[in-house]
Amino acid sequence: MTTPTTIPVPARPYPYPFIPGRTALVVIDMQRDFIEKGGFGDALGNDVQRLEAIVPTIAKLLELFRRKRWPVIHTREAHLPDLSDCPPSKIARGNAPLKIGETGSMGRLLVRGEPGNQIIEALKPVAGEVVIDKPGKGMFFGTDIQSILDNKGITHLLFTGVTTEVCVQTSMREANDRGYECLLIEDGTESYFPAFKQAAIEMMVAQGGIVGWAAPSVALEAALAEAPIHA
Ligand code: TIU
Repeated sequence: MTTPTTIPVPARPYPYPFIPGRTALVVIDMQRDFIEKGGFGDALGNDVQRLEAIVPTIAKLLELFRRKRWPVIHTREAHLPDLSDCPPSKIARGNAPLKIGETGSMGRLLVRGEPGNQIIEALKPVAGEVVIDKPGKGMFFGTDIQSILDNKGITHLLFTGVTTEVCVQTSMREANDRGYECLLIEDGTESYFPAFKQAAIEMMVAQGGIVGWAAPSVALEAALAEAPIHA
């Protein structure tokens, strides 16, 4: 067996070992439900517009991975229309004017197939990319992602998407516990709460990278641009 090429990406707390072809770009929940007015994030009382800032960064990374034909995984937080995969506690939580399954200006909140549940136009998946509907905050709970990653030989995951301290952090922690080497792209993730974004990043890279690594997208691009990549 040949040793795979490993490209060191400057990152915190130390360089991240990027392996071409074994590394997937993960885009967590870049859905209208979280990013546009009238969706689930808006119903929870959040300023949804602040999430738009990361769209160009994710678009740029998607373009890079598509050009290289490296794997891309999109997730959506989405429930079945009968809500049979949604715990009553999740529906009941909070005092939002609209709850999961109720109808807003983009259809039923967090329900599969509804207009608001789709990934935003600018980051729309293309043929061949994996799209996972997940009932929880993490991408492994209640999904087939583990076998999909195993079948594709993916061992390394680059995380982007929203929100940093909710679905991104939960997914990265789930992946870390399952043995994946995880890098969070700092300008490719956003929160409704800037302080929570920063705190989430710090707690993941602390203690020698207890959950994984973090780096800005330029560090990844520069490292890949200099490296001889044949994948
Ligand atoms: N995708 C995701 O992060 N789901 C959330 O509910 N996030 C919030 O920050 N509310």
